[in-house]
Amino acid sequence: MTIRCQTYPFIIAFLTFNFFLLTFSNAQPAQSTIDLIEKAAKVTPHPRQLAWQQREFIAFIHYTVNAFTDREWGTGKEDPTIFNPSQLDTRQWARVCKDAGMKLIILTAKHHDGFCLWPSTYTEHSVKNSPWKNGKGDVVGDLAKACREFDLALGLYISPWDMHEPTYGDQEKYNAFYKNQLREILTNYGPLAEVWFDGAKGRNARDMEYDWDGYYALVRKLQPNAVIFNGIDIRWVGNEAGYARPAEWSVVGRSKDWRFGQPNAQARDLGSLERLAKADALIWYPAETDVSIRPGWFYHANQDSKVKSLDKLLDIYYSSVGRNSVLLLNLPPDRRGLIHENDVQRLKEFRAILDATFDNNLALNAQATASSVRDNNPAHAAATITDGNPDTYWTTGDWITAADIVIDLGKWQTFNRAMLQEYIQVGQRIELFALDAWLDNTWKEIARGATVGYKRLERFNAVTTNKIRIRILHSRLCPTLSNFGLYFQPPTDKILATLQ
Ligand code: FUL
Repeated sequence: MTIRCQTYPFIIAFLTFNFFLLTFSNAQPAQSTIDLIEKAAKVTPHPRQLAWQQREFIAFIHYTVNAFTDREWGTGKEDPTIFNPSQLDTRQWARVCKDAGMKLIILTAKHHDGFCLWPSTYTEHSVKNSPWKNGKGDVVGDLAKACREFDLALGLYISPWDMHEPTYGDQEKYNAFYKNQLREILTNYGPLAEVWFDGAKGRNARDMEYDWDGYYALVRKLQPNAVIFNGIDIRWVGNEAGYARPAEWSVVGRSKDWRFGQPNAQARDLGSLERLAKADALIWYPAETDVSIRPGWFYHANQDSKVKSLDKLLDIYYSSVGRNSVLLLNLPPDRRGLIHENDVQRLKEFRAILDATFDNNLALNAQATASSVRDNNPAHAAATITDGNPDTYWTTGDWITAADIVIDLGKWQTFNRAMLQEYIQVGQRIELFALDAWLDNTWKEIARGATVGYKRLERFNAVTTNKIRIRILHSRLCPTLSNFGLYFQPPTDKILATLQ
């Protein structure tokens, strides 16, 4: 579905006012600003990027010799015989992830130490020379099978930096070696949904240029539905703490010299109009938020008591999934080859809270009225945001960049969470919004945020009311909303008591 964005001549006066707000300048907006807004508002996701975003919550599994040496980064000199998990069970991993509501598992098939969890024909440094399953095992193959059984998508990480491989540092030879390994994992394990390219490289690593374009081309050719992380489809959010930006734009600028890993992934502002004005091209490049459930990416017994608290995990969820990002949560299996009981328990609690909150949308089917509807077309009326259908959306005329929607809940309801979703299939537009509750015969603001994008979640103290108002304060062209929700998160101790 697309919006037909015609321009209306009578809107020129309106434009002047809106661009005054949008450009923070007191001069009349230049034609270039108008062009920029139109361009930025119309950048859209590729279907594979949309499918990735709709997964929302996905798992990372960090596993290699490090689990047996108690290290975060290996050395490449580990003896493969140390890899000997006693009860490795990829079905347990898949079950835990499925129960937690995750939709995809990304496994470190090869971390920086170079040890391969699959029996690569291009190196001896792999499971085939370990005692695990007498050297006949294949963790990647087992996980692919478990994912199919549990209806989960699969993603793979193979570190470009390889401390073991002797050809590392010889550009031509290593790139050929790496592409051979890539080809193996891209062809032998069925459909992949994501390929994760890690940017890390030790200070003493031999100097060489990776053939990024060649790597990406291989992924596209062999796994056309897989998104490439830290490459051309999905960007790193910029930290490993679990937090997306308060204004997280999926539309960012690309400069001519833009290369792998976009050097400014950590910049505070990637998507403002000022920033986009300096770019050579605008692209859809959304953020993935990777964080571990423990302090380390790999399992360390001395971190068994340091699994992130429930409150921390919820804060991360609201700050990643709730800020237009995808949450990639790492669960490191232990020396047995299992996700530890403490991590499993925390995930159970986490899921129970999310279900108790989000299973009941108090705004579902509520009556909604907008100050403006595109062409007065009922297909774009405000009712589309409470109909529970993600494929219908409200929108306004092209340059109606501020509008209100009043939602009549029909009865008094108590809630402390809200959810907004833009119809990103036509672009990401909202720059600023507020929510008001009807309290004591007046509108009182209860939340305010910058971007919405695929999903925005807001937390606030519980309010009891029968009416709520969404105010879109600034948008790049006409705003859209496909979905709106109000929820009540009950006290956590009540929910946890039900788990006993
Ligand atoms: C980093 C790596 O160096 C860490 O070990 C981990 O894999 C993390 C997800 O990415 O760059």
